[in-house]
Amino acid sequence: MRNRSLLIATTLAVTGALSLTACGSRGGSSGSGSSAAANTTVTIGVDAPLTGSLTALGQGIKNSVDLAVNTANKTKEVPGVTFKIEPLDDQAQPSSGQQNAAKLVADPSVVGVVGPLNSSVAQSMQKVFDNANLVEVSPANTNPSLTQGPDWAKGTKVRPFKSYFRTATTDAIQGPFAAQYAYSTLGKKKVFLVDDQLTYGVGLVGTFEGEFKTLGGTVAGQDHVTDGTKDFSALVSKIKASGADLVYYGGQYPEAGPLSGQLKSAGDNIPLIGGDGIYDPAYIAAANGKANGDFATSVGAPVETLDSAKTFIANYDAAKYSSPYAAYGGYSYDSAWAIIEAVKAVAAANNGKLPANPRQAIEDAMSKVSFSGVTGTVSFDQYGDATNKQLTVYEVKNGAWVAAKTGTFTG
Ligand code: ABU
Repeated sequence: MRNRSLLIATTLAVTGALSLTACGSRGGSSGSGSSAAANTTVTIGVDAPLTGSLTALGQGIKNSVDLAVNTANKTKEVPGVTFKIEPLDDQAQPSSGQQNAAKLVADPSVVGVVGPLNSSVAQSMQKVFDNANLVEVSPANTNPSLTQGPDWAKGTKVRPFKSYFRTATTDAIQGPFAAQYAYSTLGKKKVFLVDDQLTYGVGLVGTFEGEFKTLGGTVAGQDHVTDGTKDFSALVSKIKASGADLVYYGGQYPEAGPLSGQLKSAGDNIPLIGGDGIYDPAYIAAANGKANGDFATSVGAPVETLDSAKTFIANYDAAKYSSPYAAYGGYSYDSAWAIIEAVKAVAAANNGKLPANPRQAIEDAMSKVSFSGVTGTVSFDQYGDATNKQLTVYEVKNGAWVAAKTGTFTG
């Protein structure tokens, strides 16, 4: 019943958006009619967990999109077009994400959306956006099925939604990249696998396991945790008894941090490795002083090492946002900029003026977008996936994440 209500709400929202556009009442116009110089204000939506346990990542996404929009306005990136953002909080919940998607679709000034953080949330939003031809660019979703369909691992790749794009690479390579590092660089041979039963965590553990076994590693045990769990004593006992020399964790830092801390406090001093979902200082804090020697992979190269990111970092610092840009800041800026580039292309192809309802044209333009962004060259392949496939392994040393290796999975 809940899903049916949402579907009806979405249908009404789409109809409403098209009607408003047809009436020419797109918000924010301050110009004097049809000349190319007339100013139109358009909105880039942001969906992320702005409250709750993943706030550190969500706020970094929101702030980085804000910075991109402010920069585009300052430099008059698209003449005659002013950008603003509409940030919405999904609290990492698929139902909230779906409601946010319906809200953004219903606002005819929204020309694109950056987000969400969580792959499980994206699954609930994709169809809502796709029905309205409204582009969504995630800086953080890494589950492969979002772009390549449910049978991607069997070699049957089918793009489910042509409105969905992402600047982060996928777990099809993130898991194997971690497995190669664990097996070949760290010399780990017996892994205990743990996931949080969510789309991202389950998928990531699966891709790690496949490559780890191919290399010759074995699985000493496997278990699952529930989002929000604080006491891992039963799981810690299982891991200790398994004789594993490594824990691979698929999920996010609010659970991974305490698991690592409790494991080491129980005397099992083996490293925990996770994906981008644990790459945040909040992981180290949650491990209660026990995270040294743990590892995380994350998407891209460390932005602090990139010449292409110097201006972003300087401007982010100068803007004095109340939270850091975090793991996805560079990709969030680039996601927003991809939408801005698509808007620019659509306006340029229409005598310098955005058409009345530009969403379909923006969706079409997205697949041709290519520019030098914060994280390197930003463009998308035939699935809407980032062409940048870089990944980095980070290790916790002296209570801080330190880059250990940047590269990609080559098979
Ligand atoms: N990529 C890690 C966190 C977000 C997700 O669920 O994909």
